[in-house]
Amino acid sequence: MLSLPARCLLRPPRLPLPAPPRRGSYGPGRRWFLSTPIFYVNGPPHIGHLYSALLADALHRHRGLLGPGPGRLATGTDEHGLKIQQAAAAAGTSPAELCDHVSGLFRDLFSRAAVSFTDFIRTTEPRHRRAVQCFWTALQGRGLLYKDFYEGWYCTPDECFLTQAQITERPDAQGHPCKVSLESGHQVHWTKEENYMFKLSEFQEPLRKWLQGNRHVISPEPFYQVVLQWLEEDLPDLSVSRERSRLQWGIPVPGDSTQTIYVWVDALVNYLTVAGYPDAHHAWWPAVHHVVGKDILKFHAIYWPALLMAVGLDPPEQIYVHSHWTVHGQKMSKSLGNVVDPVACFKQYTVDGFRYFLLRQGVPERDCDYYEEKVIKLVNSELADALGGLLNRCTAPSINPSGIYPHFSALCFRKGSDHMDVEASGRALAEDYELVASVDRLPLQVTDYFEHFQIYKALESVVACVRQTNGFFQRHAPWKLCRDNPAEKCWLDTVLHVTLECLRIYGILLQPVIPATADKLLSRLGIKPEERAFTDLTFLPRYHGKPCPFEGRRLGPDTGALFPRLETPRRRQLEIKGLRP
Ligand code: ME8
Repeated sequence: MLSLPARCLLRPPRLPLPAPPRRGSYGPGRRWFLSTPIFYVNGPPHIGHLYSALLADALHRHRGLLGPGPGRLATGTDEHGLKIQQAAAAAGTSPAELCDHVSGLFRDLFSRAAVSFTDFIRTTEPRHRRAVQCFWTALQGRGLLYKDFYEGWYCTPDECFLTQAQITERPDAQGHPCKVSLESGHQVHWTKEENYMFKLSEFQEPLRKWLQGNRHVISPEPFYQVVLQWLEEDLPDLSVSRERSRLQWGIPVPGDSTQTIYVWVDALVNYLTVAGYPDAHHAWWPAVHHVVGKDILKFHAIYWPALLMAVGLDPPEQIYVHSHWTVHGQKMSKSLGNVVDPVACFKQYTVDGFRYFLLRQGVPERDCDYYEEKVIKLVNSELADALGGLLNRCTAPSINPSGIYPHFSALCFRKGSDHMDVEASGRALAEDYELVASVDRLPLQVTDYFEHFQIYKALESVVACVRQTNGFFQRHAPWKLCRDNPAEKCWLDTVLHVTLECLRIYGILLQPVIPATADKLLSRLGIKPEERAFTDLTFLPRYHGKPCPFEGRRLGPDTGALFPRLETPRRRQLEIKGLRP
């Protein structure tokens, strides 16, 4: 599973051995195709949408650092359906205008957030219409569609059909009883119309087999169990079209102008469209890894694989599922007025500050809560103080007046299997050897966490090392060492060299999460753009008796604090009142 290039494997890791390779693992030279959900355009983007995109972006960037691809990251907007038709009518605009406007907001947000997408798909594009109609024709050609009268509950905000067991009754805003979806709480309506049905029930057994044969295909694991459980229940056939008289804003069923293709079939096929379906998808399919929120797990882990099997294609290689962001402990909703605008967050915390917060605090297995103080505290303590402070301290002209990457002395920091002996002759202490061991194994650890969709744990381990490095620096107090004494200077340079080496490793590893800050850090260290891949993660080569290309090299220019401390809301309030200078 850990497919780091050989140059990275300086020493055998002291961690427990990683799990064996599995389908869907990645490494140098392997093709990968990541996707986010495509987002509805009935409202502007919020931090939940951004989170999905950042998870996919961080995975994409991480894989890019492991080896030069080929890789893709697709995102986009889901523009058809009753929900959009109704939202446009309510806004007094046309669906097309609404789509253009809101799709633009998503695209701008992701560009501003440095999401490195390689394709941005809109389901209103001709290439997609062609793919969906082709897909439909393939389903029909295999005899898996039939026409029937569908009668049941439909939830327009969720664009899905629900069984009696999936609904409940709650009072609406006026206190009148109203039927709602048990899962989302959105109102449902009874519908009765003639639709095309997809023989989903025929895929219950193939789906079970697929999941049982691919235990890691859905991660984190608890979501895999949820899907298996769903497959223990009845799997009725799925209505896959709506009467055109009710839904005009969608792709017509080929050869039947009275029907519109169900928006979820339309939306799911986007993944094939971006892969080049129906002509050129084979190069990328099924190397697809979907990142999705838990709310759309059933669509991706049951309907989508079944639809793919139905047309003779393989199910996706990997489905990464994440939970939701709440705000001050509450679900985000327009009616509560607590929807958090990501662009405002960028202004307040900077792009990298907010990227870091979401990816460091977001735990895919469980819902996570956003509030302002939490972001400020985390970002100040980990980016501004621990990482930025460390860089500032070891590059300060008072401590490193020559402004170069100093030399490492193997006499001061001796290598040995038993470092208790070493202590006697060198100047390094037991804790210093622990630091070297921790940073040595960090790249493997980080890659393993990324591969297991635990980016928050990868960041946790980087931060632990940053703290250890601060401890190292503090312990040896290089500012107290005298440059004019050759023995002291040797040790002073070594302390600086080790600290800079640690920072170089952290800078490379943090690129997928905080690209601009990592660039600033690496540039300050004088590390060239072509020296920032995972093949450059050889930590402290001089300690291992190898040449270090950075030794003696001029550091990059000082462009100011790595990460400026964020103001706390209290401080800002005092400032506004003129109580603080
Ligand atoms: O469902 N926290 O689109 P959508 C974290 N168009 N992530 C959240 C979130 C929250 N509070 N709220 C939403 C659709 N998301 C369909 C998808 S894909 C073929 C079609 C994220 O605009 C999360 O990824 O409702 C969720 O699955 C997605 O946005 C739903 O976005």
